[in-house]
Order: sequence, then structure tokens, then C-alpha cells
Amino acid sequence: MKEQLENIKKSATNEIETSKTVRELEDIRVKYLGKKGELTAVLKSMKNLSKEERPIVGQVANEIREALEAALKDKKVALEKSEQDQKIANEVIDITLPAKKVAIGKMHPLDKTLEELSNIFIGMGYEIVSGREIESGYYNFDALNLGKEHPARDEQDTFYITADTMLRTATSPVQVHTMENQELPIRMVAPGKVYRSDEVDATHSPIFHQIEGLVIDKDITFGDLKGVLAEFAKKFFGDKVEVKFRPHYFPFTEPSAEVDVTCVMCGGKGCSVCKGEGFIEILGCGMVHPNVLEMSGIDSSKYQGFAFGMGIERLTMLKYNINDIRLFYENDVRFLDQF
Ligand code: 2NL
Repeated sequence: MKEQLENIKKSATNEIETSKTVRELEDIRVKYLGKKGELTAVLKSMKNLSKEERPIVGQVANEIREALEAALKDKKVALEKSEQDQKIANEVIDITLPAKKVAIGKMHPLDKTLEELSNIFIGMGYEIVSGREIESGYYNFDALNLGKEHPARDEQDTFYITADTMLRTATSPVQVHTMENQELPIRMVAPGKVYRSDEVDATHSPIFHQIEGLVIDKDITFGDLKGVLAEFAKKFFGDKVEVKFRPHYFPFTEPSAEVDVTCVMCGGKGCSVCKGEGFIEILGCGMVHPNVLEMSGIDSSKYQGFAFGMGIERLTMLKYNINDIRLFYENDVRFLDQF
């Protein structure tokens, strides 16, 4: 029986030493020390021993049980620690790995120009006003001195919804509504989408963006118009540009002019962008026609004003040397990333 006990001790000790997990260790405990365990079985069979043998074998058996319990406990502590170490090692974050690149979007070049234009005019005391994109013939044409026979009213040029409702062809209707509804003086700019029935090509799109300005007060002169627009041109294109006012015709202003600046590409020497002129046109402007003031209920003998209009796409193309308007609407990130 002693030999049997020694064998149990040997094999149990060996199994404990080579065990790899806390679970395995628990299985070993049950196998030897559990209710139906091998050592327990030996202890149970001791009743068959003689009176003399019983205490001797009993002592050995108890010593073995104590030794095994101690070995199990030590091994359990050791295994728990190594399992913990392993877990920590697995959870380590490698801070030397380069971070994932976060793709940050950019402002669209047209929005960038719009924001720049807005800031210039806000800086000069102008209010930003927006309005509807669907207008009646009165607000889109008549109120601007564009009579029933004006070519801009042609079905070929304007998107009609009904005979007398259409997509606005300029943002001027916003100014007309303001003249009708707002107290004088007025100092405003109206940016927004406008619509023309044009074929798409490198410089045309049926939807594009404009910003128009309107100032109405007592004693407003062409000198005020020149000062404001020259200041604007220098703020937008840079201090070095020369500004030229060239006589022009618009039905809604009298006198009217177009404004040119020295070519942003060649600085005035003459190139393909300015077609050898050295100057490029950036906007149209003029003193608001008395008919336009009167139609909106403003006494043209007491009040005068100036107005101007420019294309946001055109300004952006000139400023960044972009040669095709379609690039603005295709949203190719290789284009958008450049601004
Ligand atoms: C251009 C020219 C212009 C206006 C727009 C305007 C508006 C009212 C009264 C008078 Cl309510 N005028 N707008 C005046 C002159 C020129 O735009 O070439 N735009 C792209």
C-alpha cells in the first residue's frame, strides 16, 4: 500500500509540474484528491489494514495529501500569473504603428470664392440677402426694364415653368424685392444660383452662380460706384491690379460700364487668357436706371443708386487659372484637392 501511495505521489507531482492551465490543474486535483480520487480511494481502503499498520500508512497518506495540496496551490499561483502576463502581452498596443490617415474634406472652390466675396462686402458694410429661385416675369424681367420684346425672354434662353413663372436668370429679382420691401438706404449683395438655357461647354453651364450688389441712398454718384468696385477688385485679385471702367450698355443701369483688371495671368503683357488685350473683364455695373427705381416705388428725384453683377464661376476661373467650368461640378477630388 505504501508503494501504491508513493506511485500516486510521483505521478500526481509529475502531472502538477507539467500542467499548463488552471483548468488542467483542477482536473488533476479531482483525479487524486476528489471524492472519487485515487488518494481518497487509498484512504478509504485503510479500514482493511491492521491496527498497527493503519497509523503508519495514515501518516504517509496525509503527508502526501498535504504535499499535493501545497504543490497544487503553488502551481495555481504560478499558472495564474503566467496567464495574466500572457493576456497583458497580447493586449499591448504598438504605439510605433503609423496612425490611419483621416481624410478631411475641403471647401469647394466656388464656396471659397463666395465666402471671400461675402467677407469683402460685409467689410464694406453690405448686407447679404438671398431670395427665391423661381420668379415671375415681372421680377425677373419687367422690373429690370427688360420689356416684353427683350431677347433674354426668349424660350431658347430661359427655363419657363409656366408662361409667367421661370427659374431666375440673375439674382436681380432679390434686389427688386428688397427695394419694394425694405427701408432706404439699401446696401446689399445677393449671391446665389441662376439658370440659363445654355448648352454645356468649357465656359457655359445651365446652372451657375452670381453675386449682384445694390446701393441706394441720397447723393450716390458714379464716383461711389468706382471707389467701391476698384476697392473690391484689389481686395479680390491683389493690390497690384489696375482697374479700368469701360462704357457698356445694360437696360437696368444708365450709365453702365464693364470693369476690367490687368490680366491675372500675364500681368498686362498680353497672353492667351486675355487674348492679347492685357486686361480681362470681371463684372458689369452702372447707376440704377430711374425707371427701375420708380417701378419699385423709389422716388428717383430724391434717391440714386448703383448696382453690379458678376459670375462666381468666372471669378474663380480667373483667380485660379481654371480653363473648364465643368470641373466645378464633376467633384473629382483630384481637382477639389488643389484649392
Ligand atoms: C453682369 C452684369 C449687372 C446689375 C447687374 C442690377 C440690379 C438691379 C438694378 C440694377 Cl435690381 N441693376 N444689376 C446691374 C449692372 C450689371 O450684371 O455682367 N453680370 C454677370
